[in-house]
Amino acid sequence: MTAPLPTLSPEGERAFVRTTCAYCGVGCGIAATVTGERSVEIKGDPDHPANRGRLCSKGTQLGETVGLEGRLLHPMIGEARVSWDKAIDHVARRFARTIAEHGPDSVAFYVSGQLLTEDYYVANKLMKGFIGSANIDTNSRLCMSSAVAGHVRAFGEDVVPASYGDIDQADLFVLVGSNTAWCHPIVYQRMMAAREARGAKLVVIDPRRTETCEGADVHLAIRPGSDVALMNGLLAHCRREGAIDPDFIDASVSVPDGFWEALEDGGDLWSVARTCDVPPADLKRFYDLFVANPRTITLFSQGINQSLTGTDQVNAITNLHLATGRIGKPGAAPFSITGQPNAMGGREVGGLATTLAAHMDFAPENVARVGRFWAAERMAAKPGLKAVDLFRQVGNGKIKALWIMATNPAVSMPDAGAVRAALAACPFVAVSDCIADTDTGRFAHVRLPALGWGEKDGTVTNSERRVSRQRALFAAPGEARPDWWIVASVARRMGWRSAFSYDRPADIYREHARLSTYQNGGARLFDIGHHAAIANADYEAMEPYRWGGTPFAEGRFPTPDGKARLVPVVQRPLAPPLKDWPFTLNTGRYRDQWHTMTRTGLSPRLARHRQEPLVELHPADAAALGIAQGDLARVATPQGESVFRAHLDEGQRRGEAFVPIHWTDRQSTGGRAGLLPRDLVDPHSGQPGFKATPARVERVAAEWRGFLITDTLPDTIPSLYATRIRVPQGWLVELAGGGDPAKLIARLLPAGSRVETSDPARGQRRVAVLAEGRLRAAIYIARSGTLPAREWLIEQLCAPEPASAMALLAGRPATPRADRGPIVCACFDVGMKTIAAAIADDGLVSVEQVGAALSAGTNCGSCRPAIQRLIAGAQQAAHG
Ligand SMILES: Nc1nc2c(c(=O)[nH]1)N[C@H]1C(S)=C(S)[C@@H](COP(=O)(O)OP(=O)(O)OC[C@H]3O[C@@H](n4cnc5c(=O)[nH]c(N)nc54)[C@H](O)[C@@H]3O)O[C@H]1N2
Ligand SMILES: Nc1nc2c(c(=O)[nH]1)N[C@H]1C(S)=C(S)[C@@H](COP(=O)(O)OP(=O)(O)OC[C@H]3O[C@@H](n4cnc5c(=O)[nH]c(N)nc54)[C@H](O)[C@@H]3O)O[C@H]1N2
Ligand code: SF4
Ligand SMILES: [Mo]
Repeated sequence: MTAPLPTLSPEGERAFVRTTCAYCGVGCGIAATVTGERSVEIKGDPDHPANRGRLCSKGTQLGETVGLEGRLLHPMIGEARVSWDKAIDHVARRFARTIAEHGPDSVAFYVSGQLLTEDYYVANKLMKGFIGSANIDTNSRLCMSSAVAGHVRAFGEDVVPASYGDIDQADLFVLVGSNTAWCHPIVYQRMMAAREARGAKLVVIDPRRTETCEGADVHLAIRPGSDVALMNGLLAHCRREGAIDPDFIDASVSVPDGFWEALEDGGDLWSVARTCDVPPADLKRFYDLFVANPRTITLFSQGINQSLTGTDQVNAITNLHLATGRIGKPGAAPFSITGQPNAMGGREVGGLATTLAAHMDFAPENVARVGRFWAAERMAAKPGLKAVDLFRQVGNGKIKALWIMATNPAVSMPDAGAVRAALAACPFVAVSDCIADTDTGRFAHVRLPALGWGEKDGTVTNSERRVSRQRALFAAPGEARPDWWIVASVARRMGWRSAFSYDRPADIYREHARLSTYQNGGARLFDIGHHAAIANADYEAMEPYRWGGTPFAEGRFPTPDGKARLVPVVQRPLAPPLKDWPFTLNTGRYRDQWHTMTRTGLSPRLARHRQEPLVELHPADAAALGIAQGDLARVATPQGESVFRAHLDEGQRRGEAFVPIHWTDRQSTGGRAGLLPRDLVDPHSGQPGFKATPARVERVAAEWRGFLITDTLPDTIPSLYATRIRVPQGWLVELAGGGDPAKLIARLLPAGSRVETSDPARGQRRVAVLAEGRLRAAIYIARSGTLPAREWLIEQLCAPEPASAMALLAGRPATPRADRGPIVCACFDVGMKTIAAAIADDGLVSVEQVGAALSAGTNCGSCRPAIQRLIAGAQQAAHG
């Protein structure tokens, strides 16, 4: 039942394992050397086709995240530790009783693209085949459901028609709503390599000037939500310029009546430039590049999907590729890049409430086919509730038992405040997670300890449909179990013994492969029948493989007439800003954090890239609000509010604000982006419009500011603003508040002997706590004046000998040293100020030169766009 463990070397301490990264949908292969009970050396797997040995900053630092800190290690009912037997019995009974009293639709599962395919398959089978409801939805609803809906409308099946190999052959990359440099760094590096090798061109379409734009030929900072106008305008332009492929359309694409006529309406360059609010010359450059380069990949992500018109935006892109015949050919495809490590595997098993299994939908013949295959006792016959509706039904009491696996909806759902209220009111909530204390886990009646990355064993599928193995590096900690085992155990306890009698992931994988080919007859592209009888040993040794080949290469599509479809889509009118909510709030990711930070938050190195949640504002907007760089600012929406550190950035459009999604109740009282978005969704996909919420921004006048470094984190930090990150041997907590901080200081500091100083005139207080010859904590509070730099103080937590009391209270070493500034290169710990100084003093003009001088950017490469930006900034400053 548990994963086969790596065999240690004769010395008993090193074992080599090939596995797949825990994070994004790029799906990089990892070559891991296990060096101890919970320690591992991480390298990129040179033989994995997705990354050929490369890893980004997050993958590189995986070794810092494999400790057992914060883990949930035993089943818990309430706060009581219970046996697995009791926990499984409890969950099975509560579900069975709820179903008996209120019917199958009164229960639901909410699952995740971070489950393995085997886990996902079992959960989906239990809900759709045996409980008899399709109320299983997944966080992928928040992630790529608009792409799924768009693919089905255009191609007839949810197939991503691209592969990474296409990147090596394309001449033009159009990145729409994707911060690839931060979110899919290895794909970005591959595009950069194509640029260097062959002069491939890059166009970025994003309202923000992200680091992805550093390598771009054209950046179009379009008005948010104007993507349809942009793409329709381009299609009209292609038609005028003769870039349409009439032969391909004749043979392979059905065009609805009036499609072209509707397109020409307002499709001229000037109108489009006005609608999208971009310089016509830049727009023209993009359009000309597109016409000139048939080998185009249009890569899109959340700026497209997470919109109230996400599905239409996806189809505006597929229309372009279909009409120009840029699909099913080398280097040409629309490419919906997946976010989570197994978002694609979730699509294969049909983990969305609106799909069935193995790429089938709820058409009666499919329901019958899957029901036959599963020998299902009670087959769901219609789609279930999509995530936002699902939580609404939890809130209004229709869903009375909910099981959440591998996702943190109390943070990541839109209007998370309402989701919390729903969870609090739900009669029964079970949560399977690796972590003991999550914002969602706090609402659980039962918490089930799941294996995490490095322990679990199974398969994942990446953005290019490549199936790879995740393998165990370590023994299961405590009583943690694989998700598939937990679900199958509950299913058996509910009475379905033979349907859920799996002994190992390979058993499930074989069944999944058999279903994919069962009465398929070429109707569905997803067919991995060659693995229907794979032997256990072959499953263990499985090499990464891609299914589907080059989809649509013959110009045939999985629709009844074999043709793809152009879908008429029109630009939704863009409403002017609201009087009370004049800002458009955009939310997204940081380079070195993953979602709610349950894993990346453990890594001190990753923490250094962004130490606080920032609200990014255009300097002119900030000035109008009286907000200066580094001030605190409250971001409020009709759903909720939270306080962030203000960061002024000209790369932000006027009237827009950007905040990161990563900070949670566990990390902070501030920076809580999840409370802000509204729960409106795209009508076709049900995906929320996370990228544009009407909002208000205002300055927060904190009476004092400060920070704490500590080896023991206090339970709660009751202050206006408190955000924490991991540092070696402890935490850094940034603070701000009102009133007298004395009580708070007393509460935050651990036991030990204290040295302190105060300066009443500036309202400054500094206290350091020492015990057993080490620094345990230090706090610095000021009503005015400056605070010491954090870096040297953080190091003192690990110092074998504490610095002098005077130095600690001064907050700097006796002999001062240079401030490195925020860390740009996480691999070599190189700060922004160090790089800027080298650029200025040594006249460095390229990322390579900076690398040669400082090593920065020469390992994982994630920071290369940031270095490029510093160089560009210096050059701009030099040339006035
Ligand atoms: N470092 C890191 N990497 C990750 C993740 C992570 O948490 N951290 N998560 C993974 C997951 S699950 C996902 S889904 C992906 C997400 O990857 P991305 O989609 O690349 O990331 P986001 O930051 O959510 O948003 C992308 C961009 O969309 C832009 N945008 C906003 N509105 C619009 C619009 O109207 N039009 C256009 N064209 N663009 C717009 C935003 O400004 C933002 O820069 O990342 C994956 N990779
Ligand atoms: N405002 C705003 N909100 C967003 C987004 C946005 O751009 N803006 N993006 C959305 C998107 S695209 C996504 S994908 C979601 C992500 O949001 P979530 O899925 O809520 O975020 P995670 O932090 O990845 O949550 C995963 C949880 O599963 C646990 N876990 C990890 N591995 C395992 C495992 O193997 N088994 C079990 N049982 N548990 C495990 C982790 O400890 C963690 O608690 O956020 C969405 N929400
Ligand atoms: S790009 Fe980075 S986070 Fe994504 S799979 Fe590769 S190493 Fe992991
Ligand atoms: Mo995602």
